[in-house]
Amino acid sequence: MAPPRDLRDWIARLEGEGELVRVDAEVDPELEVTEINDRVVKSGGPALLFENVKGFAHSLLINQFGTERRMSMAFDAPSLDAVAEKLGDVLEMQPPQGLVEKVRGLQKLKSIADSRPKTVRSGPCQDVVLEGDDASLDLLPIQTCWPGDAAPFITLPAVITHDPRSGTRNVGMYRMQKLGPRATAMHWQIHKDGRADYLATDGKIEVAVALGLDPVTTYSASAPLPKHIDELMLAGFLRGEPVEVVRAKTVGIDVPANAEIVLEGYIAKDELTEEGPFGDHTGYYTPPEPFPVFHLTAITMRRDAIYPSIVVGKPPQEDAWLGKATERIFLPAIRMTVPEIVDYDLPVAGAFHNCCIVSIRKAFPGHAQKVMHAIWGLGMLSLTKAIVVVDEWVDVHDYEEVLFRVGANVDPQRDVLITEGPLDHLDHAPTRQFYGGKMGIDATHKGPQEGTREWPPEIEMTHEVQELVERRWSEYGIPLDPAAGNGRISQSPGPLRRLLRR
Ligand SMILES: Cc1cc2nc3c(=O)[nH]c(=O)nc-3n(C[C@H](O)[C@H](O)[C@H](O)COP(=O)(O)O)c2cc1C
Ligand SMILES: [Mn+2]
Repeated sequence: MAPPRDLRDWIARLEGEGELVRVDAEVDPELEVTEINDRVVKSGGPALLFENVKGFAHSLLINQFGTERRMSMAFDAPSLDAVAEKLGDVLEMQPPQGLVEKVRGLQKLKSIADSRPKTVRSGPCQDVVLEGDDASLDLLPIQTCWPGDAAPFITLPAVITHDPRSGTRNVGMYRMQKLGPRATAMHWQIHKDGRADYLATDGKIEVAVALGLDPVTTYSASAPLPKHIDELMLAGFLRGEPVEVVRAKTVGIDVPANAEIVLEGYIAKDELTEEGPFGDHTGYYTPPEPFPVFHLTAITMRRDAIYPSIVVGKPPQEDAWLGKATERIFLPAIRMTVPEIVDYDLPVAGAFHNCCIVSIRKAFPGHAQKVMHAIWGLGMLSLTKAIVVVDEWVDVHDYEEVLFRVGANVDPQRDVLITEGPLDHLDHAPTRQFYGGKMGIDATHKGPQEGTREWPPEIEMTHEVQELVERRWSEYGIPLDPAAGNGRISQSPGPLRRLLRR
């Protein structure tokens, strides 16, 4: 098998695996869907297809990505690390030696060639074409997610623009606040590629928004690729099959032919509106701020189109797994520039930009600081507020072990680097927006070259004794209850804890 062809194939697969529940009770897209979904997400429950949304003819799909299993199923892969390996294989291609390697090399090259989107003449996304007054956002079951939200928000869009200078396509996931039947705000933040395309135009920029895609293409819209790389290429590569695109009806943009819904329109350069408040993935409401206005010129749809949604809020939420997919898939690319990185973890509770734990193969004094600066210079990771560096043998995904290393190996005066730089658009903590303090914590072992005393050896039992006790265990007659005694300190992992720790 390959990753799902389109949203309906995806829904069928989820259903076949017991990973989706159809809800035919009537539900209100204003707040009620959020509360239902919140309970389901937090207990690791299924994707939900609401088929009876109050006041709307279209079904609403939510929680399609809400567990590690579903996120991996989206790529038709056994794990997110397996997806990363596929990318790593191509990035680290060496000149092939011998026939077998040459054939394998050709297959890898083919996977790159396949990643180019393929233009087709027609697509199901244009089964229904609504223009003029017929094109109305009132048709769609757009959710009002949280009580303090300014309006309903489209939360899972793939927003397509082109760079007016180079023509390069960009696909980004930027929420859209409904302003009326034919207008929304466009919340592309200052570090984002769609925003850069918009700033480069001299009058207005055409925009197409695809809703309800195959899950790999939806994921790709959220992937932090360098500006000059088309996200549809990544989607094609990860799908092992090109994304088919068809020309939109009222704008000069190609859109994924398999989309459930496409919104076509434009954004005028100097028209801004107050966007927000919106209950954001930081766990707080982002206050109103000026953002551009998207004007709708057409809606095209499949028949009985399914509207996709997601709710962000206090972590963990469904987007945790889109973030974890990026964490895993981008590791090989990060290693291309910083090869001493062994692994990294962006804790869900840190909303991805607040904290990065990284393990390194330390080779010289100040190596941890070198890696901190490298991360602060890498794509969207540059916005990271706090970095913890540990040695290669530390499991970065085990937060208790990381805390142990920070406690045991850090002299705060010597090992905490306080600096400053760009911060996430949504970070409300810094005194001014976009810029402020950053912290790097060096929790690696230090040596005399770094001016410390001799580092003491770690405690470890000998293999011989471990094996002896393993062999003789039943002889001792000691029952072990992992939930008892000292074991209780780490407690049995509840669903929330599991989500936070992966
Ligand atoms: C559910 C979800 C919602 C998001 N909403 C926004 C948003 O409103 N504005 C924004 O700038 N980024 C948002 N992001 C992050 C961007 O999609 C991400 O940074 C992506 O890389 C942007 O594409 P670009 O690099 O081509 O600009 C969201 C991500 C997810 C998963
Ligand atoms: Mn981009």
